[in-house]
Amino acid sequence: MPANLPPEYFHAERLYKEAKTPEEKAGYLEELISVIPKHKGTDKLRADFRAKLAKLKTAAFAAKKTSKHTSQFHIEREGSAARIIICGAANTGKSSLLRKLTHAEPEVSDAPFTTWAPTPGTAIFEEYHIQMIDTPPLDREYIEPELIDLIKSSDLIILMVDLLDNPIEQFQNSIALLNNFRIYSDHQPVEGLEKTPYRFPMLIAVNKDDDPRIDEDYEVLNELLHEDWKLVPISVARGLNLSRLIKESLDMLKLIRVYSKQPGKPADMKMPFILREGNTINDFAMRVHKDFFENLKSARVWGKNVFDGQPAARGHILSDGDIVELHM
Ligand SMILES: Nc1nc2c(ncn2[C@@H]2O[C@H](COP(=O)(O)OP(=O)(O)OP(=O)(O)O)[C@@H](O)[C@H]2O)c(=O)[nH]1
Ligand SMILES: [Mg+2]
Repeated sequence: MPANLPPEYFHAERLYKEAKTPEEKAGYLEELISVIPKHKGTDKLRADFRAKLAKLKTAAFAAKKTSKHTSQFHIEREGSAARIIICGAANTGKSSLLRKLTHAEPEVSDAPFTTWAPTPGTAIFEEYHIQMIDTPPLDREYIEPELIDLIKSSDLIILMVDLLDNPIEQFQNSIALLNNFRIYSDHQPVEGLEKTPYRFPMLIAVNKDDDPRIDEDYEVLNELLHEDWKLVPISVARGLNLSRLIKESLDMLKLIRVYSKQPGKPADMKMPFILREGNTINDFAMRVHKDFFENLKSARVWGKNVFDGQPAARGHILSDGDIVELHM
């Protein structure tokens, strides 16, 4: 127990211990955390309490909900073209990035271990609606299986590294942790695994590259890693290089635009459906409506790799700019 805890701490601690329901307990625990002075000596205590708080909130949340999906880690895709998971060690700026790129407002603080549940947001880049999810820190001691499942559900991983806090070590620890759960980047060599790894496009966002003085540190990191990894230096605080991060993410996601056409009518060229390279008529039908997916009889495609109105089977792979007519 760190020294120098204020009297309010002990008062809040008593109320917390006496509270009965998870909701009450969570309320008092939040108060308790807020009166702990913030310094290195209390980092561990605050992190432990925040872990407890997350569990209590999950319990309180589950008690309220009647649906079968009670976990905060269960997040719907909400019709977005792709899902990007922002992950990384504590305090690297994950929540700050989500706040900057979407309307979501996860808590940001200078103390590590602020986030204990994921928060989704939608980032709109040109015609692409991308779901971005802020996550709790990647940390050996606190990692939850549900976080790993969430990361596995992504189309792209943005791994954040804090340039001001041993970036190389931090990068290595985060990668080792992900690898432990068989999560690998697309290009990473894999050795000695008995089961198939889960592969993802992965971008390393090196945050807090605020000014040219620190930029030299980035160059060192880049020199070491650039042959095997895709790095983007950013400063969320100063809004630097965020459009490059987005551009590189979109390139890696390999998105394509596919337009729908009703029989006998011109195609709707204003509202493309956003799919990914390699997606098929089946994926398109599913995106339009599951009735089409279930009852599809035939389809026709117009585009650069087909002749006009070419009949296409469910497994036909679509290209960027294709126009598709579905028949039930
Ligand atoms: N100097 C600097 N500080 C930043 C930058 N981005 C975020 N921060 C600060 O870094 C601290 C941590 O930011 P968060 O967004 O809470 O970090 P996090 O990764 O979500 O942290 P956890 O939820 O604890 O894992 C806050 O004090 C932010 O203001 C940046 O580009 N430069
Ligand atoms: Mg956070």
